[in-house]
Amino acid sequence: MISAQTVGAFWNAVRNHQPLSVGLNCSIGPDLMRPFLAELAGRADTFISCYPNAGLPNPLTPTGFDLEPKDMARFMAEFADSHLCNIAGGCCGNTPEHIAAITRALEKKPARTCTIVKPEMALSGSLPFTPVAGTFLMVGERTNVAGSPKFAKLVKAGNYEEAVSVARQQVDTGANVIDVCMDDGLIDGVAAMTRFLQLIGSEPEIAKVPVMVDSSKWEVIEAGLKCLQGKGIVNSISLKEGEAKFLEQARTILRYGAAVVVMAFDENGQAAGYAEKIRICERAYRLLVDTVGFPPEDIIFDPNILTVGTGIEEHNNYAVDYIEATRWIKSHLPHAKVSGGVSNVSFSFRGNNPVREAMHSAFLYHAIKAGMDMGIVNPSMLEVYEEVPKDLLALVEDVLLNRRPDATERLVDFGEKLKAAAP
Ligand code: THG
Repeated sequence: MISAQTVGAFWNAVRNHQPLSVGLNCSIGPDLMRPFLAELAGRADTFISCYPNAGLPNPLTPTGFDLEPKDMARFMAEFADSHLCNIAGGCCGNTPEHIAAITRALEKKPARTCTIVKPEMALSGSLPFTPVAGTFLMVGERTNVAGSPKFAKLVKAGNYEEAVSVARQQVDTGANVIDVCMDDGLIDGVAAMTRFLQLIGSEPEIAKVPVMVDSSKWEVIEAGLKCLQGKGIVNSISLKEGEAKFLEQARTILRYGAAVVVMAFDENGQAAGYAEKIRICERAYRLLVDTVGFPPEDIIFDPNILTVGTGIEEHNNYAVDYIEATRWIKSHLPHAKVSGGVSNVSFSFRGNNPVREAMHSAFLYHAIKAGMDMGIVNPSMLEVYEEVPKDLLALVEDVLLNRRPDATERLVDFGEKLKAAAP
């Protein structure tokens, strides 16, 4: 396609419309079209159409194209025998004689049955992206004006060239998806989201990955959805403003064909404890699946990663509550995924990156074991769990897993020493 989007990426972006058929036409002859047709037929669980040109333009032939009726008939018959299409035709260069020959070749062919696709989240940018089962999906957090002072400064200064390079760096260091957030009192969110997404959409190395549109303002989310060529993710909706609003937003997202992050939030506020988290997620799941008809594989729950180690006793079990809620969601809400903003957990250790990074990798180690599928992270700052120094790890896990009442104090003391000893 002219946008350089691949067939698989395109299909992921339109499959929510459940078209009666999808297909390829024009552009090239059947021989060159075959691999693309085969890819589409293997992915799309619907009827497939194929209307190729009669080969490539060739001014030396009577029709101006390479292929004669018998050639087109031969190629199309092979497509039918290989179960690649249900609906056949010819585009540029095909004459009534070509169509008649195709018809004769296909008359006695059995009908193709549609490919069966199992429910799994299939995102796309210009390339398709299906998270591999058992691997953790990283959403780059740095293209967020609320989470990165550097990015905020660039956007406010109108330095979009540098701002785009932040997105590129996230992809280069391993982000599978990038989170884009323009929520700031001094920024026109709709304009900034639109401009930034258009710019990264024309950078092939960035445009290949799906985008997560992050805003607390619905009009910014919708402005973002309008700019995505592939299948992205909305971050986020919730029951904060009641069921009617939630259902309306979910229906709109389904129409745009995006996946959705649902925060564990309802009319009474943010769910902090385990019981509230799972109650709200189950309620949201039933509304999305039963009332809206939202594909369950496109639902991503975020049961709120809240900050631990704050010195406030009520916060001590927050990481455990998130991890246990994740375990429950993964075993009770079929096909749903679980995500979260990982760097939130360590806000109380701002300014002490060694401690923060150890907290992130230990948190992920336990949350992924409980079923966490994806997370908003800084991919270039993720430490390997096994490589966290053992003394630091023990103190960090005491805090995260709420293993002793003095855990925070001990980690703070150790963190101070670590900082003092740093070069
Ligand atoms: N859930 C969902 N979306 C989210 C969050 C969530 N979006 C925003 C946030 N939480 C996740 N993103 C970030 C981004 C950055 C940081 C934390 C979360 C962060 N930034 C450093 C800081 O503030 O200390 C910046 C340091 C620097 O750049 O100098 O920690 O939970 N669905």
